[in-house]
Amino acid sequence: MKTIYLGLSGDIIHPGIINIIKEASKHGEVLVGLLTDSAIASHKRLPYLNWQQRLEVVENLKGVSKVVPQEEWSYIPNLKKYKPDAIIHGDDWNTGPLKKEREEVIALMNETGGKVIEIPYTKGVNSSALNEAIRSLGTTPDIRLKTLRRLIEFKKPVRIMEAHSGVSALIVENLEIEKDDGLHSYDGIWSSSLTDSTSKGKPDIEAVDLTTRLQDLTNILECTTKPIIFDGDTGGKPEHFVFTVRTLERNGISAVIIEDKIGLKKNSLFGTDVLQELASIPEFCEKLSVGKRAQITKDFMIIARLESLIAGKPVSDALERARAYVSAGADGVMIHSKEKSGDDIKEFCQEFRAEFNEIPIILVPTTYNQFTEKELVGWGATIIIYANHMLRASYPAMMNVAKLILENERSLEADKLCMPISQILELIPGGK
Ligand code: SPV
Ligand code: MG
Repeated sequence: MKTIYLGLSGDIIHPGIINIIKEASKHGEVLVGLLTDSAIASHKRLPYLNWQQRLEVVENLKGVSKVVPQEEWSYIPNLKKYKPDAIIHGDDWNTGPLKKEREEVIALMNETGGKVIEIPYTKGVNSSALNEAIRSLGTTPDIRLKTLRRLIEFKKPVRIMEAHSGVSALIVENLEIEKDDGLHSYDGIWSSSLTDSTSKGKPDIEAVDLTTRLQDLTNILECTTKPIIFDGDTGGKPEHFVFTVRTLERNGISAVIIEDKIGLKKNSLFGTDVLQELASIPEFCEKLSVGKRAQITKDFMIIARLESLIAGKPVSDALERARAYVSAGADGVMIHSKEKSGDDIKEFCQEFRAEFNEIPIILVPTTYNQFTEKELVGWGATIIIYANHMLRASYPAMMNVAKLILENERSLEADKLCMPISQILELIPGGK
């Protein structure tokens, strides 16, 4: 009996999949290479079901003889390992992003004397379209909350973008670009104290209370499905932090980041004239542990933000604090700096990674933005947050249009800087 290899994600089983299994089984025993969560996450959105759950479904499909993990997006490593007599694929890979993969597979199968079976792609139904449909139905707080931990496990880096309104969050939710190594998109949303307060015309001094922060966050929650990391400022008093944790969890927020500053909170990227005071280590550890004890789900994350470098202290101070905060229960550490060279952040990351292999490191490369995501991952970063770019982009755009209208005493000249009315009416589905 011949072996026919079929690579599958198997997250959503639709008639196209049943058809290709049927076709494959006409040629021999069907060996399914079931893509692992990290193989899928490297190229597109995390699957809804994890690998074990997908395995249970796929191995029970009629016509499937055996299921093995496919650890890479590429078929090549598994084709070399299992040496099937043939591989089967829909003819959708003749063009588009899978074309290169097809050429490599054909070359390898030619070398090994195997066959490549191509069948007409089942039109009208595919996982991307179904994914889209499911996404439009929304999510539940529970699923959204858990997604961050899954992303951390399977994807490096987890790429987070700031949003401060429904419309900015929709960009973060929906934007996808095609690159050589697959689809690139944002994995989640940063609810920033800076951009939230700025969008309300207020300074970033912890002046916007949690209830008000949550009002805007609700708009974001209502139109998105991606996980959200909440900027919790200092977390307030431990007694208050308990409520914050529970409220965030109830709303399906995945993580809160609190910083170890005390006194009137100022934005960390402010000039160097005022150096902020830091909390004592035991004091901040206490807040972290109180928060960890208060949480109800096991998946919610409390991340300790180290402000040592912002407060003019050396990397060794940040490391000492990081060790203590991890012992107190922090699920990750965020290290912040306004140093342009990135040397201090790199040193911290490397030293911390040497001691803690698994604890997530969160970076916010606003000032040291010359480094690519890959480079930051090389230092040990787990999550990268673009903390304020949507708001910083929108303000000059609005200012330019407002100026043009003032100058010309009409809006004709400003029109080229604005999206057409027809487009804005169609921007939000269901508006027509
Ligand atoms: C925020 O986005 O509000 C932050 C990150 O706290 S930073 O502004 O860089 O301090
Ligand atoms: Mg902030």
